[in-house]
Amino acid sequence: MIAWKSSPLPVLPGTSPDVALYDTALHRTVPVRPGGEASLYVCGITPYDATHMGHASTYVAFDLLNRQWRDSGNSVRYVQNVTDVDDPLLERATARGLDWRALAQEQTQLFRDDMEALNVLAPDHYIGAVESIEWIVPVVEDLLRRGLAYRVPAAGSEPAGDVYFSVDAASRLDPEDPDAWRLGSVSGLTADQMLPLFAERGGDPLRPGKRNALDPLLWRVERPGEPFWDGASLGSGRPGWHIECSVIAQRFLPAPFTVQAGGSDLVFPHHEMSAGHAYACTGTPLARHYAHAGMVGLDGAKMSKSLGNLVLVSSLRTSGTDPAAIRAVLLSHHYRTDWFWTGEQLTAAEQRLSRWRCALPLTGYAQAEEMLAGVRAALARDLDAPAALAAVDAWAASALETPAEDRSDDAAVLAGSAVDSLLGIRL
Ligand code: 5CA
Ligand code: ZN
Repeated sequence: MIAWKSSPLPVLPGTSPDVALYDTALHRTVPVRPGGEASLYVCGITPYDATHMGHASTYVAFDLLNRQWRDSGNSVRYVQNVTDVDDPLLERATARGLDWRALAQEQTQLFRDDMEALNVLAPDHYIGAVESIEWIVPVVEDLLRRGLAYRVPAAGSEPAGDVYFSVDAASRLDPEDPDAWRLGSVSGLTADQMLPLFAERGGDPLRPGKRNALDPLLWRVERPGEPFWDGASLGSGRPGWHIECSVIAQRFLPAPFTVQAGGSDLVFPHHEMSAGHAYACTGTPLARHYAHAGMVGLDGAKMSKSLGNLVLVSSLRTSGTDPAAIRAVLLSHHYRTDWFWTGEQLTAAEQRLSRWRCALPLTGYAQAEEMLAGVRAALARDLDAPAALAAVDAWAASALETPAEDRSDDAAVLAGSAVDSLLGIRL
């Protein structure tokens, strides 16, 4: 698939220090050392409804990581998927009387436009679930051959042949390997904690014939009225969700790649199982680090397409809101915290941006350099965007209060470039 267009990154003098990032699997903040070549996979949208502030917040969070890595001298290889066939998309298309492909295309395009407006750097590879099916089939066949997956017999209205991943067989693969995947390696959850989340987030713990209630679906054989593809020895059908991201990441990124990211709703089962699939396929961990963004809510509940309590990026854009102000709201929360969207935050962000814009022609070079160093230091500490915004606020307050005698175009360009390159906000 084509992604969207990235604006060029202004060049800055000097470099950022290496970033320290909170690693979900390790339960602590660790130095991330990409060694010059960083690689990132951020789980993409399921395109059945428009981009809401929760999605935007997650993509802007990891856009900061992308920018930080580049500023600290790394090249970055960035991959994102689009879950362009899945149950919720098919259900929504049926409810709206639309072809599921048309719905997916329409919403994916809206997402691209939103990401471009929010100045999120585009992935190098933007890959749909549908286009990855031909790569997934041989992987599932191989897992079956090696006893790491199994077919479930017919039960009730369910036909025979759905293929499930055996979490127990995969957890026993190499007891000697300290990097081996075991159920819980990524999420740190116990089976009792996993069960309700599994049921809530697309799993089917009660499906008869499964060896472990937590085994996730790898291949769903054809059902009447559902789209299907040639699955060679698997029979026609469509892939499960976790294998999609696992195979796409393995195909386009090194193994292990640097950071697997997404919202915290993906820690379990999605990232747990994607990591399990990859380890079962290759004996190598999928990623070195796992990073997760907090959930954005509205009126007391998580913002979600299924609940319908949404603030859409596209609606705000249509009503004339400056996308940079939306981005400034998102950055005013640390990426790991859960928070609620309110209109007042947007007003505050608009005022903040206008102060910054007024300060630009009044800054001296040394003040701009100090602000750049403050933003860099804040981002290197687990992408502390609120502290980075505070550094820009302090710079603006000082320039507005005492305009520099040596103010110059060079100083204004440096300050503007720092905010643009590191925070993705154009002044
Ligand atoms: N297609 C899958 C990932 S492979 C998916 O979760 N799609 S999604 O459209 O539901 O979510 C897209 C991204 O936004 C995911 O990274 C998800 O974790 C994140 N996300 C969803 N809702 C929120 C929210 N309320 N707050 C923050 N991030 C969210
Ligand atoms: Zn994913």
